[in-house]
Amino acid sequence: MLKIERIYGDEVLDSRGNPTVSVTAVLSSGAAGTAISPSGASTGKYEAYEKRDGDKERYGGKGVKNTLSAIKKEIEPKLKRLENITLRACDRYLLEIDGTENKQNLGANLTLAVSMALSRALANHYNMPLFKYLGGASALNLPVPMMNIINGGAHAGNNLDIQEFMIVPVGLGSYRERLRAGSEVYHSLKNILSLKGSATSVGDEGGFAPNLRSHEEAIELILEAVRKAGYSENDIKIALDAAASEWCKENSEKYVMPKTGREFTKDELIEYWVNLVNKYPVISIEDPFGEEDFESFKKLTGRVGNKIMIVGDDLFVTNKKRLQKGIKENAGNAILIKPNQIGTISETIETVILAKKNGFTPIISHRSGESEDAFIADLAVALNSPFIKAGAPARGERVAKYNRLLKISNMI
Ligand code: 2PG
Ligand code: MG
Repeated sequence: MLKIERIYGDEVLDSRGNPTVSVTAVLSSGAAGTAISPSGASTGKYEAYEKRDGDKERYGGKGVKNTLSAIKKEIEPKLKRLENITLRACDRYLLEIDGTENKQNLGANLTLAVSMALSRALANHYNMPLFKYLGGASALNLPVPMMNIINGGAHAGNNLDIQEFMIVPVGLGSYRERLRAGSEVYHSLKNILSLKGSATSVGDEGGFAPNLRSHEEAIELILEAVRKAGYSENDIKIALDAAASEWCKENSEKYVMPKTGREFTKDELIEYWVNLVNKYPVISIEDPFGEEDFESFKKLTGRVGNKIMIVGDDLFVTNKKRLQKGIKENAGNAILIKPNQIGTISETIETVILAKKNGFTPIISHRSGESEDAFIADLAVALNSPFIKAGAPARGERVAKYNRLLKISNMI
């Protein structure tokens, strides 16, 4: 009879040097798994709760030592009672132990790390790679990488308000070729920026973070880098993440870009996006509006949703209820999937199933605060997700995911 033998946690560092939760689960068979929770910067207001200690004497209040204490007090003793364990049963019990709608008691950073560690322990128990354990025999598709090569917004100290300018090598054949193109364009862009005398320092997700005249200039530099690397606009498309919840002002109907101070009415912002889509090979815009603005999402989807992905990140927060609302209102046609927005792997899988059933494209995503844990690479393959967003093809915590996908490509 398969049971949980032991669960323990550790406070480790993420890619920004902030503490985060690591959890190890050991099963009665001796199989074990360890996982690390990621952490966002431009977090949505409807995300599940990220629990930190708040003790200013340690890590400026960001420590997770107290968060971890719930493992020994509540999680381990209770989960150990389960017999013939499955991931679903463990996750369901975790929700019961927490007892709140948004993981307020345990913290989604803790429940997620437990859920991921158990996924790995179970995969090891059944002698399967993680993607196979989670996805079964139908886990056959390698996602197209969406690589963030210019960073702005809350992820960089530069003057760009759009948070992410990504390249998406949809026109190329294999995952390996797509990754190679990503790396070559990244280096081509670095050369162009150096020659211009622009900064080639990077933001939180490994993309460059230069000061530029406009968002258009950022896109044009990327297109130049694509050409100089020997690729065409058919090979490589552009995706944007505006993270426009950061552009909302309280009690105002207007959007204000925080860095440049540019103001837009909702309708003006819709026109802004439509123009960019008409002018450039943009195939996806994430969070073009704030997390409350289903109406503008709906309008933009009506205008360009037949051509490009309108992706809800802060809008849906990987939450089935919020996604249901989007489906009903035709607000968006794609959903960013971040496991720590919801707090367990089982709930993440349910949200992806709901999205697919309703024609919403799922994009499995990292957070801006990441670690060496490449769980989302396996998750993307398990769920046959057409896309993965994991940052630049540079920096250890980002390439951990891309390299794991290379390994998986040799296994399927
Ligand atoms: C996003 C993410 C990841 P953060 O907005 O999509 O790129 O950023 O983790 O800071 O929310
Ligand atoms: Mg986003």
